[in-house]
Amino acid sequence: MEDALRADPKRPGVAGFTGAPGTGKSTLVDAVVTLLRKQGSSVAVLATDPNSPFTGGAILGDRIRMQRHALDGKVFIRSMGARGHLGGLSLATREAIRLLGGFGFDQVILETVGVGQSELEVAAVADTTVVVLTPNLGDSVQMIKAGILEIADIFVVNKADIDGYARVVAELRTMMNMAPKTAPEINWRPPIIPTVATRQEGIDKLWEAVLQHRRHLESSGRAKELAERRLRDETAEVAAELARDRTRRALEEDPRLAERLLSDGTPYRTAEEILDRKG
Ligand SMILES: Nc1nc2c(ncn2[C@@H]2O[C@H](COP(=O)(O)OP(=O)(O)O)[C@@H](O)[C@H]2O)c(=O)[nH]1
Ligand SMILES: [Mg+2]
Repeated sequence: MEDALRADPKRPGVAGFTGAPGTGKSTLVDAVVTLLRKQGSSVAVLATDPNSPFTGGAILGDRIRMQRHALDGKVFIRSMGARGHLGGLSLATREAIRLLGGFGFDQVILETVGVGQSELEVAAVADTTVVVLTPNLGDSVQMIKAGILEIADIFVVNKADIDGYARVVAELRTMMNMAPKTAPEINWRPPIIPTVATRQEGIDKLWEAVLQHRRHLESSGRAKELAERRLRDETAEVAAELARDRTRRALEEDPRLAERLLSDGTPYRTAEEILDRKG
């Protein structure tokens, strides 16, 4: 594989939406797309599901969204899975973001579909991570357990039209106060934004918070730091993939090496030997 596109200085803004299934992420993202289109921005949505195959097509309710925006050339919506894609979801997502930047998209929105690893992968790739909760106590407790508090740049309490909104906000504040202080250089306290995604309410405030966070990243120097870290991470991931490929191939093509490995049981030594060979 080659670098088809160099790291683009005009990388699109990347916001990741994560949260338990049913909290309204897809509805929210759709509302944000509507807002951005009104403002004249182009936007790409990547719904990422680590448990589904890498299809590049649409899955589940995303078909509905795709239909709604089907005739709009400035909206791109795809679902991506990780199964069958070497390097997993984050590598595929990073590459997709670079391509979308190359095609001139202003904004990229990532939405997690599955639960588990995907939250952390989205947080590693996005500039701003939006964690979506609802006034349903079960959701919030589950999210906090998953350590999501640490990755949130913005909290959205969606479904503010149903009972329990005030309680979940109070609970969130308590947890934020109890949590270990963030590193002083980060100096950002995640705002809590109420929304009713189904009625397009609170969406402008939510997007304003995303932009505010982005400005904060720029002015504090964190944006540059994150960009560097992303390139390092991605390079390490690509290197791991290349090494894995090379190792598998070497073991297939060199039966003596494979035999020795089986009799000695020395994976470290064998791997080092393979990687030390002149490529
Ligand atoms: N009452 C209410 N329902 C909502 C709101 N936002 C989304 N929903 C509903 O919640 C359900 C799950 O929404 P969806 O966007 O698919 O959630 P996701 O699994 O997080 O992507 C759908 O039936 C939505 O219509 C909201 O603000 N208020
Ligand atoms: Mg969804």
